Amino acid sequence: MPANLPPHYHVLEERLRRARGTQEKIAITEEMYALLPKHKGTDKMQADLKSRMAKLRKEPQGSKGGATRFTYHVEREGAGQVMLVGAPNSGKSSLLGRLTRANPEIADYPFTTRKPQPGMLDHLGVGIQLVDLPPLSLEHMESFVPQVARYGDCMLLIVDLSDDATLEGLGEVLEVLESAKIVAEHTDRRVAEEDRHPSLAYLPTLLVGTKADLDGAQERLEVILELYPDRWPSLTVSIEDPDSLARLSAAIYDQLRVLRVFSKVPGKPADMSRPYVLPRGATVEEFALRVHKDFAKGLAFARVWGEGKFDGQRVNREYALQEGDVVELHR
Ligand SMILES: Nc1nc2c(ncn2[C@@H]2O[C@H](COP(=O)(O)OP(=O)(O)OP(=O)(O)O)[C@@H](O)[C@H]2O)c(=O)[nH]1
Ligand SMILES: [Mg+2]
Repeated sequence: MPANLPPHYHVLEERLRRARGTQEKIAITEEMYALLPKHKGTDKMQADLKSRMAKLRKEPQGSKGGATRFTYHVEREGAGQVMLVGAPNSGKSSLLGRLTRANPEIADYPFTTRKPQPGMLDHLGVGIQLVDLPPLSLEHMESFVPQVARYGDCMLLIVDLSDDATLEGLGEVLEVLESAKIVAEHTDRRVAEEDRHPSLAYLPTLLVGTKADLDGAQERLEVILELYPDRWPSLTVSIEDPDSLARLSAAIYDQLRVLRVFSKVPGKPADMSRPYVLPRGATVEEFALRVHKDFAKGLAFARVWGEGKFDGQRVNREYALQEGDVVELHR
């Protein structure tokens, strides 16, 4: 019997592969178990997940499960972990400082940032973790930096558009990524699951040209795009231009391939203050599972408000939700 796994199950599998904190692993495994359809065809998978959970719960509290190999580990928080990767002085910390409440050290000389620093970006009520990293370069780079980067969900490849050495810097960054077995893939053209090499980390990447307010920025971007045609989606930003930062924030959200869904209790207005964040393509059933593990079992139907449907349209559990939908679950 085919297992018929919901799409989010595979997202969780991927996260579990990358997770290193024991608590994080337990949480992901529990979620996988809740999502797993319970029938004969998944008996073995159910047993396997249960024994994995039991094993994890026996691990000593605070164990990082192998993290000792790395100097730093940034526990994932929010809807996704986005790594800020780039050459020295390219403007990574400045972006973290503008997009989140973090207060990183920023200076007009290279190698200012010495260790990873996370911050939370709020995009339409969705918390997205940005991680500012020390620079990547062929010289003077601590080996832990790419090791931290490879565990992210996505990557921003930061290039300084005010600097004539930016092409050289980008070349070095790509070399470091390659030797760290990190594939900076196009956000819209991800390598299919079955074609991935197990030892490589595939990070959807967005090219971010910084310091767009300075002379020659556009020309330098054109040179980069000519050299790497359509390799990644790109955009330019300046910390002086709030509109460009808002565009970046939206592009980061888009990169995560998630959607926001709001919950509504029958007879009450929807709770628009707290979106549920689900993978794109998620169904009403997956939403119900997220609201409460038991809710999905007794689900009879749902009513949905949103674009392209009648207000309160009645839908079944297989209905694929869309960004911004309001959902009322009925048992
Ligand atoms: N004009 C202008 N300057 C910027 C912009 N973004 C960053 N800078 C300047 O660029 C310099 C380097 O910025 P950082 O944010 O420290 O760069 P970084 O990539 O974190 O540097 P490292 O930690 O050394 O790798 C600082 O002097 C910033 O003020 C921008 O959009 N416009
Ligand atoms: Mg920095």
